[in-house]
Amino acid sequence: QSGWTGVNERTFIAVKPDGVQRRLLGEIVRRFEKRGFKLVAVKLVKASEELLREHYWQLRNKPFYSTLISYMSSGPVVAMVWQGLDVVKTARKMLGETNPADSLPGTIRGDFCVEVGKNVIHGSDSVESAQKEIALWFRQSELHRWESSTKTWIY
Ligand code: RTP
Repeated sequence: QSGWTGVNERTFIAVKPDGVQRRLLGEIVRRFEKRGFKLVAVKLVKASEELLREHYWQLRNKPFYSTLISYMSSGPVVAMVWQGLDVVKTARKMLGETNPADSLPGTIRGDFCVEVGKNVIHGSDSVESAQKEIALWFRQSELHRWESSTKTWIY
């Protein structure tokens, strides 16, 4: 879809079941907000196996695939869409490396986890993946367009 570049670039972020259970949602949302990104969709979902199989289709032949699917369906995840300049790449930097052991302190995985099989958060790895993942996890009507109001709300 055109129009999804520049400041309108979007990425799909999911706080995985371990992140939700460990009450890391607020901290993660805070980091994205403070970095300057805009939340355009969010929901708490118990992902179906069908959805997860589609989401991780490219990993279907990996030895950890079935462990990954059961981990991801072990509890609700928080699915989000964040928008902003270069958000796909910047979000991946904020997340850290896939393996938390390789993630620098200051990144989400580098600050909050140690195991690749419990790495707290997912982020799209390219603009193309982001478009596919957003379409997979959200209906069009769940994606919101909003601007910071120029009116004064707070007196
Ligand atoms: P994600 O999709 O979750 O953001 O992760 P990623 O791109 O950094 O990593 P990817 O290679 O796509 O792997 C997806 C998820 O599978 C789990 N994993 N387990 N060796 C293992 O046991 C192993 N390797 C990967 C992780 O949860 C990883 O995030």
